[in-house]
Amino acid sequence: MRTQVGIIGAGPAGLFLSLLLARDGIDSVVLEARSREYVESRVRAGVLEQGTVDLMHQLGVDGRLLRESMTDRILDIRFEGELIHLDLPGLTGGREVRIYGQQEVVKDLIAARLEVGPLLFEAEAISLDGIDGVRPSIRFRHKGEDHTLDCDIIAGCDGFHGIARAAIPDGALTLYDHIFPFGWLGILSESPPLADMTYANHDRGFALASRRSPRVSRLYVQCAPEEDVALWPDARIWEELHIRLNADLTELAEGRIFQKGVTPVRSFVAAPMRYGRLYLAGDAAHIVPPTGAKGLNLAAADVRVLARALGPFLRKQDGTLLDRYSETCLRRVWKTVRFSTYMTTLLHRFPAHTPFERRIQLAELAYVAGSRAAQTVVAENYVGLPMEAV
Ligand code: FAS
Ligand code: PHB
Repeated sequence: MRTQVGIIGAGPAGLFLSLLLARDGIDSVVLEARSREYVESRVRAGVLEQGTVDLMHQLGVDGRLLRESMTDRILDIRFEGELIHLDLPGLTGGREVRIYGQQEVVKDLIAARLEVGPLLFEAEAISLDGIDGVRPSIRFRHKGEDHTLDCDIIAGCDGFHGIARAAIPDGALTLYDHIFPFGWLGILSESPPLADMTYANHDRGFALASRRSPRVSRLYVQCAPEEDVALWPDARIWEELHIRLNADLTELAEGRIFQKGVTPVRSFVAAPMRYGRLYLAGDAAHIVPPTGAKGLNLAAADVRVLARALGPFLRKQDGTLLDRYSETCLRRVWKTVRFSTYMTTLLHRFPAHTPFERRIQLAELAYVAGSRAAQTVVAENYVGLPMEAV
């Protein structure tokens, strides 16, 4: 098999990239290790920045999004009986975010991709060859047989645990890794959500009330980093949510919990986001704490830059933009890591915090509560910083 761009992974990064390339007349093949059913049912992110919504509109895949998503104009933070109430449009000149589950984004992108180019499911990339040359290739296993995909470029969109970053020789990357001393236990429940996106900093730990529809809530509580979900029966989850969010049953309705999962909280960046003809995008290159609701949006921002750079290179051998791909993406990546780390540090209980550090954390919350300038900083990062000039 041969193509111009071999894309490993059919998550948001690989799928957005494949559609951007197809629109630009560039051939690509997407290889996805899992089944279509699996990737379309994987529950993850939920908040789309305007830039990501715009990208879906440019690609003509925003029909269902516009019909089914909800806009978020308010961001609330509760702490010690106090409330920080952020009017996102009022603080950012009219900008807001949309709530639309990542699995819905993935469904829309897969449907669009299958109309314009090859997307192979249960096709696991096994190894990469020739990434430091001009004829790289991907060996992959599909339907029990091994195949080779010859490419001009390989896009490693295979997530944090993928093989692309691992294929880069030791010493060629600088790895920045920061693991937080807690995780998030996330649930989906058949219960009407809180009116607004609500974060909470409580003595017992962080909590977050988000949503997926007027009848489905997406809720999170801080837990131990490698928490055993079995230690969290439904009753315990609801009890902690009521306490940490300071929300009784009239505000936080309970319902059937139909999905539970624990996500570690970490920041990770690999730089540069390329090696030879291999380009990393999305979680393959970086992980941000979910507190800033940025992971999916950052993946979309990466491949928007990569797609714009690949056109001139593959058509005219002009590598000017491609040579700047990593530095262009990393500018946004580090600003996003900064914001996500700030929100994580502001809102979670740290086991090792001294009483002094706890007071400083509460003072930061009180300062944000009383400062329009501080609220503007949080709001403009939350709705999404302007896209980097490519
Ligand atoms: P993905 O991990 O989504 O996609 C990579 C794809 O590559 C996968 O489909 C995988 O099967 C495939 N793959 C891997 N190895 C392969 C191989 N060898 N061959 C072929 N295919 C291969 N972000 C938020 O903003 N908010 C959240 O609340 C949030 N919650 C999360 C919860 C969990 C459990 C996880 C893991 C992440 C969460 N994230 C959240 C971050 C998440 O949304 C990512 O940022 C987003 O999925 C990034 O998209 P991709 O880079 O495409 O990576
Ligand atoms: C979600 O709706 O899944 C969500 C919302 C806000 C976050 C993280 C996740 O910070």
